[in-house]
Amino acid sequence: MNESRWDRLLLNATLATFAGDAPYGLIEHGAIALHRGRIAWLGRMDALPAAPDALAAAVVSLDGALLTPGLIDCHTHLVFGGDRAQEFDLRLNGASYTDIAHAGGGIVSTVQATRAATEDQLYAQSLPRAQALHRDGVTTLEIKSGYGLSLDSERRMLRVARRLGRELGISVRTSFLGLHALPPEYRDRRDDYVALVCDEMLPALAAEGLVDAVDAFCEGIGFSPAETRRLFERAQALGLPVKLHAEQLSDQCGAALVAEYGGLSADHLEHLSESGVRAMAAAGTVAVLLPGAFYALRETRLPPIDALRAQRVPMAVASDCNPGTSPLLSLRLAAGMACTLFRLTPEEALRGVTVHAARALGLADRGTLAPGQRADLVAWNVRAPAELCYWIGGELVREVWIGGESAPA
Ligand code: DI6
Ligand code: FE
Repeated sequence: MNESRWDRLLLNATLATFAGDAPYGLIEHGAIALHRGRIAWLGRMDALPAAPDALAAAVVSLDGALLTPGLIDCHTHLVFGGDRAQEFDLRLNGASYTDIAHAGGGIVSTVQATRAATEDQLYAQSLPRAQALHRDGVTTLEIKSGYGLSLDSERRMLRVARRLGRELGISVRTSFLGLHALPPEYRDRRDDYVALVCDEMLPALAAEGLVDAVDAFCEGIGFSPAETRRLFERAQALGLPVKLHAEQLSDQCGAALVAEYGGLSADHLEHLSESGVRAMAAAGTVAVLLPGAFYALRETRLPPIDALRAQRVPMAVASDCNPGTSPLLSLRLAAGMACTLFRLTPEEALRGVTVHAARALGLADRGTLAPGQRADLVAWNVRAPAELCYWIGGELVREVWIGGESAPA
């Protein structure tokens, strides 16, 4: 084979590149060349430099299908034991959150189920959730710890996250979320737990290569800005980027805090203030919107979308897949919810699950269709990009490529 030829050339596609400022970065009647796992060329077919067969070892026609970057889910808690379906049932039969918490429900029940599971059991329970997201077009996945809340259990969660990436052939980025909830055995010793997380857990797990970023739940029912700051100081000393569950239920000034540390993202943001928006804009911190939790909790207060737009804060959208507040197994549905519930345009929502999601993970090598980007692509059985937000449910994926190779969904 002539070495100068590309590995693969895809023809007759509508390319939603999300590069540049044109809506969706759309290229009609497009072609895209993949070579050694990267995008080598893209443009209109009538701009190809030679006949397709002379250019590539393999030439495939996509019959006019839409082609996008692989979707990036930048906020999930998908590794966990058990589930909370019974709580869902209790709530809809009139039980309050307090009743459920007093009955041992809530995050604590997931912590118990996660601690009780072996690594293989945790993997087996989490695999279907990762497969569901992948089948719906996700090629890069962020997975948090935070249901172990002890060194061994947090390690087990992060090892399972890495294993899911290896077994599914998708990119997995891990976030350490030791400050997610106070474990029962530290109920009256929260300073000791914060010290355990900052001074023992994080350094040990980082040294084992299990941590790509550090997150915390900064909330009245979670951890304080001071406790969060202590964690961020340790993360900074270890050279790890930070992100934060911020302003979900109240204004703790968490967004300003993570922006102060040059953080990758502030996530949830229903209670984000104007000053928080300005701090994020100045720091380049991405706003990660989580409409699944807003929907499941029947929230009424919207994140300040207009202020984020006005300050040109990049908005990402993620599933927040977790057993309690967002048991959501479709990033595409999260994008649709971001339109219907948060009033994002389809173009904003789709940038939110591609280029802005990549930025929320600190990844510059993916999220757009452009020469040099990873060849992570999805061909969809739709014609127009807005359809990806418009159709509720359904299986719209025609084919997925990861690193330039066609991947079994
Ligand atoms: N915010 C949330 O909505 C989830 N965690 C967090 O920090 C809740 C997780 C759970 O209920 O299991
Ligand atoms: Fe979350």
